[in-house]
Amino acid sequence: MSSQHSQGWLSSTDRSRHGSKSALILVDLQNDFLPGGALPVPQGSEVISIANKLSLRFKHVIATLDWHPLNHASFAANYRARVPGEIVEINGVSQILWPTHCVQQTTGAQFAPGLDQSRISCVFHKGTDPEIDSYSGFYDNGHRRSTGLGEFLKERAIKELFVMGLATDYCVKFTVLDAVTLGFVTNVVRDGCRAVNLKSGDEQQSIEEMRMAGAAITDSDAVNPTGSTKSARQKEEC
Ligand code: VGL
Ligand code: ZN
Repeated sequence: MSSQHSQGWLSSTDRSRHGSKSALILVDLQNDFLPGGALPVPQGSEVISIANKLSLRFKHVIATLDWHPLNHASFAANYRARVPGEIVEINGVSQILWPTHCVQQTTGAQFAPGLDQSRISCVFHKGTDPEIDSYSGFYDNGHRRSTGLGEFLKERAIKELFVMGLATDYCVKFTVLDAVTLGFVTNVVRDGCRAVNLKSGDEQQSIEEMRMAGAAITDSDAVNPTGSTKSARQKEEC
């Protein structure tokens, strides 16, 4: 039995205990990415109601938070004579410089006020290392350190992910690409995402990249997670 477990087999009790095998991943639904924030994503607040609607359909709702120290290497303000949008290289990794945003413990880093947090069972912080950025919810941009999200999902035998949030062309895209690489059946909830669009067309290009990598592009109305029965909708703590 224990050898079966190590090969990924699950007993029926494991199955009923874990319930649904899919999870909703809410990417960076934080004040600084909404209009009025430090790094506003156009129309970013429109996705909050979609997050609230979808959260009711999943047993496993997981959120990521961009969570930077003030001395973070992605902030233009931490360089002499650099402005947001410029590209630098830090320890061999290319980095776009951003306005100071999502600083740990600040209002800008908090969840959007309209977001129903009651359904979120676990929060994964990223971008905490001052030396390297982390667009993906799974790994930093150098793929050096895991946030723990992949391990969390695999421990619960979650096989399918529905990803939405901000921003399509950065944190959603890299989260989705890592999810596919890690072997998750990965769906992008397109109407639940908005893009920064530093260059016009970035949004469409990101969608194509995710599709080419093997992610399915879907809309919130079509999201019906496997095992989303009434009992499966009980919230699970982290
Ligand atoms: C993000 C730029 C910098 C994002 C985070 O959440 O997409 N973008 N930090
Ligand atoms: Zn950031």
